[in-house]
Amino acid sequence: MKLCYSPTSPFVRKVVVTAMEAGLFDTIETYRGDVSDIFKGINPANPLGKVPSLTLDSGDTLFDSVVICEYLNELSDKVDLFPAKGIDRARVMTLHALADGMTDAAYQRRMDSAAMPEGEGSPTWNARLRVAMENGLDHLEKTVGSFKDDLNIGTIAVACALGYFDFRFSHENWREGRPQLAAWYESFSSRPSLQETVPPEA
Ligand SMILES: N[C@@H](CCC(=O)N[C@@H](CS)C(=O)NCC(=O)O)C(=O)O
Repeated sequence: MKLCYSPTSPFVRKVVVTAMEAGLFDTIETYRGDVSDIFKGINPANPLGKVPSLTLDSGDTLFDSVVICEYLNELSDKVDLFPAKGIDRARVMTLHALADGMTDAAYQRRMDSAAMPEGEGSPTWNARLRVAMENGLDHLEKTVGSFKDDLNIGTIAVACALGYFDFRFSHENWREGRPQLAAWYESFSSRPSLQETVPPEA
């Protein structure tokens, strides 16, 4: 299996954490996306131009990140990160959707402010995306008690979102006023899979 990655992508991090928790990381070859042309995107194996993608020995290429994570989970005899059905699955997938949405808002803000040519960013849309991040954080602060002891794709995605906030938006100090979430993150992020995947410039 071949994973196209970027070392700073929070979506790639979620896949790598999943692969490590699943005991499968050693079976995956990695190669970096190509950042030379913004119009092509960074991953020719994915028509959307995004990382991550996972190319299987069969020739199939899987994306996006949650599809790859679910596939790895199915291959694993070590963990079960995706409840099979019913309200248990719906709860975990909703937590995942929240965390991925917050991560995407942060990533879009980062691109808007750091990767666009001077003067092309949109302060109004950037502020809208910040509201999504802040509301997501407030929701997690209120609900962290319901997932604090769980290891699943939802909690992995939340940890990767918070790690990305620390990496790119540490000046916005997401921990302020959110002691429960901060305490959960402190404990959850001590897992070796998260320790070994901290973004390089953090
Ligand atoms: N929903 C996608 C999001 C992936 C994504 O946004 N990847 C970013 C890096 S964090 C990317 O490849 N951006 C390059 C581009 O869009 O050109 C997933 O979960 O895989």
